[in-house]
Amino acid sequence: MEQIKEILNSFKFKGDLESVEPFGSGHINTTYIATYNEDGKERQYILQKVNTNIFKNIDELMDNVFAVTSFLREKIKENGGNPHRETLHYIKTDTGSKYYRCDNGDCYRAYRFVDKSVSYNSVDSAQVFKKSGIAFGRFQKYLSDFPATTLAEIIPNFHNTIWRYENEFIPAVENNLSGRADTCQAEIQFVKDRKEDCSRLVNLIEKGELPIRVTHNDTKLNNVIFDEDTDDAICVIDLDTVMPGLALYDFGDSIRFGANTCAEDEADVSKIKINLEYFKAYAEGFLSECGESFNQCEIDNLAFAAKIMTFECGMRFLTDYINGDTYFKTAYPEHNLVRARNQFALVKDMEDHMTEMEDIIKNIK
Ligand code: ADP
Ligand code: GN1
Ligand code: MG
Repeated sequence: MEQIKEILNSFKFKGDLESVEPFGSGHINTTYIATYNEDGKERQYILQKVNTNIFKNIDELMDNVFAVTSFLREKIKENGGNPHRETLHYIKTDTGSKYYRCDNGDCYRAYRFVDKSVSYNSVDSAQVFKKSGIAFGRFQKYLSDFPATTLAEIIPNFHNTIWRYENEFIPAVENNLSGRADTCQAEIQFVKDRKEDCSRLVNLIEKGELPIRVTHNDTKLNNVIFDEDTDDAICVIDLDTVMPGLALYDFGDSIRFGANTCAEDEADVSKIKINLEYFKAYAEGFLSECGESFNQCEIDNLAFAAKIMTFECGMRFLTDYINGDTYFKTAYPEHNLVRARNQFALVKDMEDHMTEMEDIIKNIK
């Protein structure tokens, strides 16, 4: 923590530092919350060590994040919202840089903590989940005229499921770096059995049937923050993967995380089901904000997108397990395998309920 305190001194925060603690539950970056006292008034900031093994070009990453947040700030003002609460405010270092680089190469960035805000790792009512759908739908609507060509593609092929299958999953199984492939043969087969699904959205892009939009690409529930008092979803966070993508990715990834009856790493797969009430609530919220601009192909693939995003995430967890846990943060050795099994149980349940999911979507529009 001494080193963290030194790093904090490089940002232009107001007041005296009172405390700094680890914060949040993201799988990628390392997050801290710092509390300052400015003339008796408490001010809080988030400090994040960026995972530069994953985000290799931090300059491009931070340029994206600053560009997106400045753009959103104007949109929020135009629409009568509160720009201080509804988008992130990154803070430059005392030398005017968008992040701080330590002598050992570690990179840190900071933003204002939104007062009286909370994030959730699971959904406990359809209403709250619907509100997160409104926030992500609005996020996409506001970015619909963002100049997409100015955005760096931070992680190419991020949601190109067939690319991940062929270039990450299959090589991981063949190389078996951790020697763990024997322990997950059933899961490997589960993925191989669904290879055809991996190309569906990519093919529709190539045919010109699905439009590329500026999307968030990592729309899990804990990437939106809620007002502590009203439980309204106020601000979309974790903007590292904002890139050109499909609206379907954002929809599908939210369902994957929030409409699972269990946490993403629940080990008892018999408990894992798709919660259709939550699925409907999220779809209503999301589409109420951005659905008007969707074409029929997007609407027709929403239910499938929920399944394929869940499948892709499970495949990524399994790939990481076989590679020896080099990507996602894990709390114990089997964590990635447990997550993969969990996601595959959800995929299976979605397959069993696909007609109902499709009917729910049809009845919304
Ligand atoms: P990661 O890439 O590791 O997921 P995030 O930017 O999502 O990084 O931050 C990690 C976690 O910290 C979030 O999932 C959320 O729980 C919490 N968090 C970050 N910023 C805020 C904030 N302003 N208010 C409340 N929680 C936050
Ligand atoms: C990671 O960063 P975080 O924890 O919000 C991952 C997502 C996965 C998710 C699974 C940059 O999200 O793609 O869907 O874990 N982010 C990145 O929980 O790979
Ligand atoms: Mg996150």
